[in-house]
Amino acid sequence: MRTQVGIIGAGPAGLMLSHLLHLQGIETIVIEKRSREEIEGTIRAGVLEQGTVDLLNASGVGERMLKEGHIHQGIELQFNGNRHRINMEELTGGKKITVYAQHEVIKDLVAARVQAGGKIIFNADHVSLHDIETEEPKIRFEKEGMGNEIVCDFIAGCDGFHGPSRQAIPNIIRTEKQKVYPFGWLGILAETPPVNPELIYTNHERGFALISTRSPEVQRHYLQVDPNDDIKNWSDDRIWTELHARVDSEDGFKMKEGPIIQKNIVSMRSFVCETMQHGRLFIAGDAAHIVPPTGAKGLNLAISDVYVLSNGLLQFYQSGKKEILDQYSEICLRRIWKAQRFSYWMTTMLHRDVNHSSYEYQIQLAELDYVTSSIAASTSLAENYVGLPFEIPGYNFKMNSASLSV
Ligand code: RFL
Ligand code: PHB
Repeated sequence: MRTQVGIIGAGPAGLMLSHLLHLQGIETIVIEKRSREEIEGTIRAGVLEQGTVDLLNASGVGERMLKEGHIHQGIELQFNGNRHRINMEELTGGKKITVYAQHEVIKDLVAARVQAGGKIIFNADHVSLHDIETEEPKIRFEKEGMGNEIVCDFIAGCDGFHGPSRQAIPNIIRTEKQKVYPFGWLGILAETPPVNPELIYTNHERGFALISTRSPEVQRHYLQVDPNDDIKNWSDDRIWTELHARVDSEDGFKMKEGPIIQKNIVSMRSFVCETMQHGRLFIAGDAAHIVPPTGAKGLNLAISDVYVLSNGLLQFYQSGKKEILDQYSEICLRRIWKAQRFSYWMTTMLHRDVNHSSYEYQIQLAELDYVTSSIAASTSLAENYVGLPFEIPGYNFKMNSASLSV
């Protein structure tokens, strides 16, 4: 098999890249180790930045998101038992976030690729990368026991944190920086009506809690727990008791209980791989970086990475020039490090660290008090939360299609 861009991984990064390149007439094959049902059923992110929403809309895959997603103008921060609203729309000149589940974005992208006759190979085993320092890099994999090879012009490694692409960049030119937090998130999906029109991020002495939403019937909530805890220790009753303890307030606000239809625990880390490119290999999304979910940035970074990459590939195929591709890593990392800073800051401000004393707790509360009372500080939170601009510095480079004007 031969293609222009071989893409490993059908997550948001891989599928969006395949979609954007297709709109520019560039051919791709996506190789995914899981089944279509699995990727469309994995429950993860929920918050889409304004730039992500704009790009999904401009590239023609935003229709269902517009109908079923929920636009939020603000978020609420709760501490010391009191709730404070950050009016993001007002503070950012009209930008908002949209709450729309990641697996719905995946469904929309897969449907668009399938409808356009795009090639996605599901259930691919033993995926490996070869000859990335040559002009004909190759992806090998097994499907139903048979060996296959795809010869490409470029490979995009969009295979998440545990995929093989990052490891294909030689150790001597790759630096990895990371921080592992002593926190985990227990996430639930519950069949209840919405409890609040906007997300509530709560700093409580028992630990962090986040109230989010999915639909009028299903809500998404998170509790800070020990990352090594076992979900079996968390009965539905215990989860609701803990949510009540952390989020209910004296003014009568009370969590609404209902059947819990999904629950799991994830650990939290910050991670950046520098460089994000080597030879004809470019890595994007969670393959290159991880943020703790407190800032709601992971999926959004995956989308901004592939926006840069698609522009670089388009420039190459249109003009033979590699200026954007050569700077891919540098361009992406500028935005990634700012999102790292924001996610780290939100995480440390909102979680209870068992190693901290009452001094550090008081500093957290002072920080929250400052953020919610100073226009300068709340503007900083708001502009990062709705998403910093997608930039390709030095280039006023627009997508080539009339519908793509982000
Ligand atoms: P993904 O989604 O991990 O997709 C990678 C794909 O590659 C496949 N793969 C392979 N394929 C072939 N061969 C191999 N050897 C392979 N190994 C792996 C995988 O099966 C998979 O299909 O990476 P991508 O595309 O970079 O997307 C990143 C996002 O998924 C991630 O950053 C977000 O989910 C993070 N995140 C959030 N991000 C936001 O922007 N807003 C949020 O509100 C938000 N909330 C969250 C989150 C992540 C969470 N968890 C579960 C960690 C909330 C949570 C709880
Ligand atoms: C979610 O709805 O899943 C969600 C919302 C905000 C976050 C993380 C996850 O910061």
